[in-house]
This record gives sequence, C-alpha cells and structure tokens, in this order.
Amino acid sequence: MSTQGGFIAVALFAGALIATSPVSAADPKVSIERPTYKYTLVDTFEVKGRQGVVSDGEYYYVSGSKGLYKYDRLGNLIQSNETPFEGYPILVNHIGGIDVFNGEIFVSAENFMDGVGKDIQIGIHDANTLKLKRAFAFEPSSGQEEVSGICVDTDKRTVWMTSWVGEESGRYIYEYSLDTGKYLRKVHLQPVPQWIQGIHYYKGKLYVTADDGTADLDEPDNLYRVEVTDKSYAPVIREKVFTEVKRQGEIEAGGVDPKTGELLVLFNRGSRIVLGMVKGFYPGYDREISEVYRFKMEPTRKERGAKKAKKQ
Ligand SMILES: [Ca+2]
Ligand SMILES: [Ca+2]
Repeated sequence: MSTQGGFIAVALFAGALIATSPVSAADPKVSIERPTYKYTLVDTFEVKGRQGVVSDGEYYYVSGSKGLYKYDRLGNLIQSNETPFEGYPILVNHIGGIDVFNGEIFVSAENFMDGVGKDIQIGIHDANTLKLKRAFAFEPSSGQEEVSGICVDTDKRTVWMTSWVGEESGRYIYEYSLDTGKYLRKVHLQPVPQWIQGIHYYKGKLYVTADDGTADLDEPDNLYRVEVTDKSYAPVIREKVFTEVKRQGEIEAGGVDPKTGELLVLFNRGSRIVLGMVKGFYPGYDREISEVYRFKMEPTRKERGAKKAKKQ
C-alpha cells in the first residue's frame, strides 16, 4: 500500500514538473504556480491614512496621501505628522505606500498631478518622530512615471518601487540600493497586474497588491507574488483574492508584521473612485472608511508536510 502510494506521489510530482517547467526555469524543484501562504482574516481596525500600513513588530505605521500616523498594538493613534513634506529637497505633495526597517520609515513620495507623478523620491523618516531624515531622488531614465508603493528587501539591502500608472511605467518594478540610493534596474512583470498599489518583501519573496477589482461590480482586489531572480523579467502568481472585505473598494499597500507573521493590508471603502480621485459615495456612506485588515499567514507547503507527519 505504501509503495503504491509512493509511486502515485512520484508520478504526480513528475507531472507537476512537466506542467510548470516552462515558467519555473529558475528553480524546477518548486512549483511556482501555487500561493505560498494561506491567509485567514483575524480582524480589522479603522485608521486615518488611506495609502498603506506596515509594522516593525512594536507599532503600526500608516500613510495617508498627506500624512504619517503611528498606532499602538491595540489600534490607538499615538502620533501624527500632518506636515510630512517638510525638508524634502524637491517639492512633493503625495505619499503612497511605506515600509519600516531599522527604525526608519521608507516613504514613496512624489508630486502627483493629473494622474502622473513627477519628482519621485524615496523619503526616509525617523520612526520615532515621523519626520524626514534624508531623501533619494529616483532615476528618470528608468521610465517610472508614478510611485504607488515601496518596500525594503532586508536581505539584499535594496529598495523596490511600484507604479500605479500603467502602460510602460506600470509593467516594471524598480530596484534601488538601500545604502546609496543608486538606481540598479527594473524587472518586467509577467503578466502585469492592473493598478498596482503596494509592494512588500517577506522571507525572500516580493508581493504586490493590485486594485484590479472594480468596486462598482463588487469585484475583489488581489495580492500577487513576484518571483524575482537576476533576470530582467519575473513570473507573477496570484497569491490571494480578497473576498472577505466588508465592501469591495480600493486595496492599498501593506506588509507583514515581523512579530506576529500577520499580513496587514489597507483597504478603503465607501467612496466612489474615478480615475484615482474620490467622486462621491456609495449608498449608505457619507465618508470614506480606511481600515487595516490583519490576516494570519500559514505556509501552504509546510502545512502539507505537517499533515503528512501527523498521519504517520
Ligand atoms: Ca495608493
Ligand atoms: Ca478595487
């Protein structure tokens, strides 16, 4: 019986290898077509900012289009910076997603006007004061025309940025040196998620959130995993469909809490968004509600291994 089971398992595994080989040349042992984690909703809490959320394990940091906010573990607002653009070397008026690393908040900042971002900068703020410490300008020759999200690859010490503006700009994610701010390269997403709003790095992988579900039609937004290597392109795999939200709206940026291993994602609901701008509200709403959703993450591969171990 066990031999037969083993034979079937081997045959299935071989089948999986054949099926995935054209897209998993980087590591043929791993099927890249499946989600890496299973996500279970824990709870939600309302916040002031509408752009992104991250955690350093001690606090939650939230970005608004024109503000930075710090919340304690219970979801109480404990600090705000509503003049976050003070000190930027080039004028900016818009913040997208953020990340936090080593006591510093990495802010995706730009001068956003008429659907296009100009003078993109990586603003590095003190996590204690929320004030700007230093800023790096982006490289215009990269072709990036807007910045919606940012994250730090803490292993490679690089910074990644995304573009919400599509076409050529939105087809890539853009990598910079964490230490010098130097532009390194852009990586072509295959396929390209629509309306990318955020990016985060966790345990060797990059993930992007995409506002690709149409709220008017009750379509959910999605999280995608990007399998980056040293190649100029990277396969994109759907990691999660956000069907649990209270009302379909706009997904924004998120990240993983390093202490709890929970996925944090910011969602906006209630407002009708036309071309990136709030244009009135849905029935039953007189304001836009921004909430952080917390999801428990369990590795899908380990889970299968654990179940097998129990049976034996
Ligand atoms: Ca955004
Ligand atoms: Ca949406």
